[in-house]
Amino acid sequence: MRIVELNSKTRNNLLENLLKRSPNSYGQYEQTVNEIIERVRRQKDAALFEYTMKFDHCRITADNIRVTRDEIREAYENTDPALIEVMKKSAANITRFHEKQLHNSWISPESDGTILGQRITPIEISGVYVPGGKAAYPSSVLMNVLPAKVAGVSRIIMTTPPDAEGKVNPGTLAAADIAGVDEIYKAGGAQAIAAMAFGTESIPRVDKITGPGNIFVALAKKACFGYVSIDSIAGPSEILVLADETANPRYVAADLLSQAEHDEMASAILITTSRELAEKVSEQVDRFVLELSRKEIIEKSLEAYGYILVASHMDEAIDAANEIASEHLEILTRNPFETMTKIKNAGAIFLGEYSSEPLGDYYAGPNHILPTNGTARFFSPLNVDDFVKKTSIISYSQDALKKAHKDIELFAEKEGLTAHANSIKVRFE
Ligand code: HSO
Ligand code: ZN
Repeated sequence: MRIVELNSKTRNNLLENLLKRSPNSYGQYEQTVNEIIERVRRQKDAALFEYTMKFDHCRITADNIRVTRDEIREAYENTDPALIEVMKKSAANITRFHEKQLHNSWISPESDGTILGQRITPIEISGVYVPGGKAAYPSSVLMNVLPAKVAGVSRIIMTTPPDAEGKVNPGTLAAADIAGVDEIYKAGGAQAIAAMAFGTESIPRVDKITGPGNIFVALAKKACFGYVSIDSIAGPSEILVLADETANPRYVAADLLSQAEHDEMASAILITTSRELAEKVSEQVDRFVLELSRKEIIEKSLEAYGYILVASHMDEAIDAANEIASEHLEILTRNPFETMTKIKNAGAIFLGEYSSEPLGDYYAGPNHILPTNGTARFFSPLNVDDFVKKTSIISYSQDALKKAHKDIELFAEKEGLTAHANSIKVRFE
């Protein structure tokens, strides 16, 4: 891995380079995606089936689009029972963590007869997109579905592309069943997103679409936003390790590689105050890579987006970490909890040497659908609040309104809205 000194120039180069990976930089596909969306919106199933033929080479009709109970049973048979057991444990951890995120509705009556409140209601239908092929991760199915379940969403549907034989990944189906998905449809790509956003004869219109996908899926979600709610647009995985001289170079190297293997555009960055650690990690990365199954992907991703930055001071390292706002941040310093108090931007923080990133990907309970591409500056991990909405409650008594009516009338009149003013005034004439 390349080792460079952290300074304002290397920092800016790195930030600029990372941003190339943003789905916002793929305008050239926008027109194709918009066309697909328009056609599915107008011609519904007919267009959806035609695109499934074109892109997935599979003949889907209204009669076979929905995954049957038999297919789910078959998926269980084709999945390692040990994996089923692990998925159940993981699902329990995810559920327990997300239950802590639930908020109560509240109502606050005052003595003058004012009653104000906020009611929380789950959305009615959520739709999860699960990619096909290699990136069909059962763990992501659990992460997308369980927060919706915990939020109280009553109908959770899923779409995933079929292969040419009309089959979908057994792991996806087993995970969907464990998480409690109600219906699964064989549809993928931008056409599946459009189908969920606008509804077709076969696929219900949903209130929210979550789940990662390729660039076409990401652009389609972005284009449908507003007609439907979406989770944040997922970019390639990222890990940033913040370490001092106390860190174990083997662990650091292994952890960097864990995210580099996701994608040729994944990014793995170490920022350290120790040049010695930097060199050891670099050597260890080279040694590990030789034995890893996704060697080619890792080499490409490290070449393009892998960095070891040597900082002269921990505060400088922390500053850079805040600016990068990584999806995953591991803190491997003498006192990780103290270091953490200075971190403002990160999707998920992993503290100490027994908290390597895959613990969060698979098991601990917090969500692994996290903000990428610096969006941890303003976005949060997928959570229960993504599946509920808040409604304000307002009730005034005659007395309470009487005290306020002059103010409101004045405000409305100053805005030139005399009908507003009148709707208050008539009550006191
Ligand atoms: N680390 C990925 C999630 C994942 N990892 C799924 C393994 N499976 C999110 O950046
Ligand atoms: Zn991962």
